[in-house]
Amino acid sequence: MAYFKHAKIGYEGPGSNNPMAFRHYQPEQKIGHQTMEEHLRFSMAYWHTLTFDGSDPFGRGNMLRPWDHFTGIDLAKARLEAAFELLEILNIPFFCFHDIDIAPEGDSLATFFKNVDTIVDEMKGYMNSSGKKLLWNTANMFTNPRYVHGAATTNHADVFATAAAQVKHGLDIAKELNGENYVFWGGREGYETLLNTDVALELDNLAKFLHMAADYAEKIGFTGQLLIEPKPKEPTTHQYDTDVATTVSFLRQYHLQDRFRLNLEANHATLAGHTFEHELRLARIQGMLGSVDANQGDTLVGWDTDEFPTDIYSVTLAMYEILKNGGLKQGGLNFDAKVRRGSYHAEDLITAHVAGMDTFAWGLKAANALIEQRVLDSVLEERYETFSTGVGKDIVAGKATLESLHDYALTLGEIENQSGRQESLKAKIQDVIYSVR
Ligand code: XLS
Ligand code: NI
Ligand code: NI
Repeated sequence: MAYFKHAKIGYEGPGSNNPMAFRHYQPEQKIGHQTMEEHLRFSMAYWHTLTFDGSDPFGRGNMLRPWDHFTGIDLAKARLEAAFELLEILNIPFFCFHDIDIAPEGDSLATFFKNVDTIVDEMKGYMNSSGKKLLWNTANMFTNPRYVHGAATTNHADVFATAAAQVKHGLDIAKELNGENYVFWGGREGYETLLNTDVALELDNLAKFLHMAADYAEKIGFTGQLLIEPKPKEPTTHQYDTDVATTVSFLRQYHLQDRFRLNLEANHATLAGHTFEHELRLARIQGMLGSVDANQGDTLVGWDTDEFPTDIYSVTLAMYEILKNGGLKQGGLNFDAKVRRGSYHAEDLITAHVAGMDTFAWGLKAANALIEQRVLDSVLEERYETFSTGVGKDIVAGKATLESLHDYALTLGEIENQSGRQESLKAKIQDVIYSVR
């Protein structure tokens, strides 16, 4: 190991006091029919772990990284080597990146693509020798100043064309590296003010862009899933892919619903005013759950803090939705999460991932127990019982009419509702979480 002196992280069990060991994550342990590794499909995010320097609007970069003395393409190569070391140490099978995370942009688009290709070539070598896989890649179409007014929803056709070139190149890479998915996060696809914005044209253009991308993926025989990642508020005031409901309705409007699924991020859910599990549920029941960006937000601040997930309650409910979905399938749990500015040692990159992986492993055990014990299933059965017989059954079957319900309602005496019992349900969930520990 050139950059990290640490050996592979092992399992020590819930009693361990060692931050460099797993309490819950045992890759080979079976939960139901699959191993933890198969269920969880962990992935490391290149941008937060290899590229992020700790800078925020109030301070410059402060992260101490053992590859800091390099620049240019040498820095890119050093980070690549470090990335595969970390995957090995942490026993993480997948990784994700944006094009600009892995290689310098240089002074033209052509140079940028050349630099990216150089790194992709080396990446392929590392992948072959390590067995690590690409969960997804994506094109960063928001950092470069040309994307000031958006990419697929820009007002400038040449910017649209440049974005298209980046996506074509990105899909070629996805195919080359056998990516399991390809992600579109809308970056600056949104607007700040209606005063200068043609919303109708921008939405139509976005749909055209996504159709072109799906057509091209099909043409080159890329079989990974194409994913859209909803997010509200950042960086523009109004983001076109604000949440699951908005994004699915956009996809349906433009006949894209069979070509795309969703990549859902916990912090984006809370920014949208939803819980993570709400977003997962809405996607799941519509067959749109593709993959997950595993992180958490700070609900006391109003931006995307992308923290490592350590909230067992929320993670349990998220894993519940994932298990009910029949698993993540081609998707995975990508740690779109960064260490805090105060956690600036390279070692923190390891302990942060360990904390996130363990929380999800514990949440998986708890969610599985909730399902095995039919805790929530039996609640729903009982609560919606009136829809399984009589008039309720007719409503569900589409046999009732306003007139038939009118006549029926007039025969009713006082209606007796039942308690929703949410406090005792929350207590029960805590019991289950701690019982599997
Ligand atoms: C930003 C997004 C981004 C996507 C990939 O908030 O989460 O990191 O996951 O472009
Ligand atoms: Ni994300
Ligand atoms: Ni985010």
